Order: sequence, then C-alpha cells, then structure tokens
Amino acid sequence: MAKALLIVDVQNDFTEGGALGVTGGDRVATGITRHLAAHAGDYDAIIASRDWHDADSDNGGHFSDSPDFVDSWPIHCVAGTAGAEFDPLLDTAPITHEVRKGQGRPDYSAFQGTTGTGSRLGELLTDLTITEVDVVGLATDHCVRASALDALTAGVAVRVLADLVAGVGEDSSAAALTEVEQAGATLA
Ligand code: VGL
Ligand code: ZN
Repeated sequence: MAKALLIVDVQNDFTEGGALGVTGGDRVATGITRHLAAHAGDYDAIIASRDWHDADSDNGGHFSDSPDFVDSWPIHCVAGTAGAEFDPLLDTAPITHEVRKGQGRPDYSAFQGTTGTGSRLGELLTDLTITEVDVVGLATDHCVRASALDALTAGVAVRVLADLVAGVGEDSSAAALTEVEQAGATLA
C-alpha cells in the first residue's frame, strides 16, 4: 500500500498578493512546508500540481475581463510567469512529481493534468501503486475540491488535511469540504 501527498496549486497567484490570492494561502504554504519537514518520509510520492494557463488565449473562457469568480477569473498562472511559480514559502525540495494543467482549458482537477513525460495523474498513481492520497493546497472550493473528488473516483482513499487548505469563498469552501466528505473522503 503506497501513499501520496497531493499538493494542489500552491502558486504565487493563489497566495496573498497574487492575481487570485486567497486568504490563508501563505499560511497553507508555510503549513505544508512544516508538514513535509515532519512527514515527508510517510509518503511514497509527493506530487504537486500547477495551474499553467496559456498567455495568448482566454483558456476556454477561464480568463475574463469581467470575471464572476466562479467560472471565470482574472488572468492568473500564465505558464512561465512569476505568478505560476510555486510560492517561495513552500519547500519544493521533497516534491517527487509535478503535473501541470489548464493549458488552454479551464481545468480545475489535478487529474486533468499531465507530468512532463505526458502521463495523466491517474496513470501516475496507478504506476506508483498509490492507494492512499492526502490532499492539501489551494483553492478548497475549486481545485482542491475537484482533485479530491477525482481521486475518490480513481479509487484511492482520500484524506483532506483541513488545516492545509484555503479557499476563495468561506461558504463555498465549507460546502466543498462537506461535499468531499460525503463523497467518501476523510477530513483530518
Ligand atoms: C483555481 C480558480 C481558477 C484553483 C484555478 O487552483 O483552485 N481556481 N483556476
Ligand atoms: Zn486557473
């Protein structure tokens, strides 16, 4: 039984001061770094996703000049820009695999992403015989929610580390945690 940590989108544009900074983003980045210092050895893989949008496109309606902050957003996490870099408060040294998503598309789930060698996240988990995933990161009500639900669909046991997530909206984040719990995840 192999276990993975999935770190969702802890990028400059989603932490305080970023294009789409969520309150608590820096706290989450620091908290994950602390979690890794104590627990990196508990994981067989430490996988980080990044939102990685195209510069010259609205990425399937994901970018808008008049965003509704539900289905459309200000320009964020453009591939190769500072906003798409991991927040410097996150210790990236223990990361073993990276997936990028959202190239020209409004991807929310890390399971829509691919590794540098073109594997989908689901394939990667299968290859690594991962049966348990702890999910942390940003944003609770969007990419963490979608990634946790897809992990359950992929058939792995999912734990969301509730101290290590932060979301765009307070109510929508609380609702997302309830939803993933009802879908079969554990909140820790
Ligand atoms: C995300 C909004 C737009 C996320 C990504 O990572 O939660 N949210 N793109
Ligand atoms: Zn995005």
